Amino acid sequence: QTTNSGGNSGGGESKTISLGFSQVGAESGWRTANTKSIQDTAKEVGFDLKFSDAQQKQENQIKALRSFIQQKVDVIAFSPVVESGWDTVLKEAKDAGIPVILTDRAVDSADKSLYVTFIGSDFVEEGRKAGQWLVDQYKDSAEDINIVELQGTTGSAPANDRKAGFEELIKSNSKLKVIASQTGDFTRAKGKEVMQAFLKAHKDIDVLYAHNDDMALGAIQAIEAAGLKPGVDIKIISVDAVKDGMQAASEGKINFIVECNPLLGPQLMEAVQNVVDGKPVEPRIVTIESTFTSEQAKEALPSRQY
Ligand code: GYE
Repeated sequence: QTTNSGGNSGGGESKTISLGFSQVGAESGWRTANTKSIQDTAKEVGFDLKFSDAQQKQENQIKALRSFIQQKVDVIAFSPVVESGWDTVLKEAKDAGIPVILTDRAVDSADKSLYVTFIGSDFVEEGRKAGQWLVDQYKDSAEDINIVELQGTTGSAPANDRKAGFEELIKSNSKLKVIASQTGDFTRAKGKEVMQAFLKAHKDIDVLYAHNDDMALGAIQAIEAAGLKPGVDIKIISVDAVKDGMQAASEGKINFIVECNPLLGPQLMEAVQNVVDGKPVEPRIVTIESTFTSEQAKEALPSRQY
């Protein structure tokens, strides 16, 4: 027998599954952990992983997807840098009969038949958790609370959704005011640079909301350089809960972190196997996450894997 569906039907050699994966880039600690999870799990289950780094550029991702189509991989998976502009290339994959799985970030395509499933976090919910903490902290405040926001990569699902979820919650209290909001592209360097500009333009910043830990960590450097105490003079909320973020939280420099789980490898490989085996796959697979105050971060830090 030469044909084999990849399932372990006892005896027959199963064909190695080839998976083309296009990663966003290497912009953050979250991304590093995500890449490692995907590479390690693919190795464990014996998939032939073709990994491509897009360096945060959509054009590079489109090129990578087209090259996977040409190579006739069994399944394509990718974490889309931005939400829009995918219909054409997704249609090409569909016409070639190659199933596509979205991981981590969503696309805004109206045609849901262009991909099998989306595996990842609920970013709107993460923004709401950040907003809820702030609402609770300042529920009795008589004064205005000036918030600055460091957004993630412009047009990306986590930046759009973390902003929207946060705004939804804080609008219940008119004292909570976002006085400046700009992208820091999810990197430490940009987070620092933009925070420096915020500090120069505004003397009265009470809170920083950063869409990820790396930008918060960059901003902490800028705040300290300005002679202020992060976590005290300026309260800081961020998202991800990677080790460096948890470290800063345990030192009281970040007051609240919303967890976003990067270890998507196992769920992705399981979905790939099911797709190849022709088994049903849920159209939306949500990862489970929590939140950490400084105290909770201190407790969780020693056992943190990434
Ligand atoms: O929060 C950030 C990374 O898409 C969830 O991308 C991911 C985000 C993550 O650069 O650190």
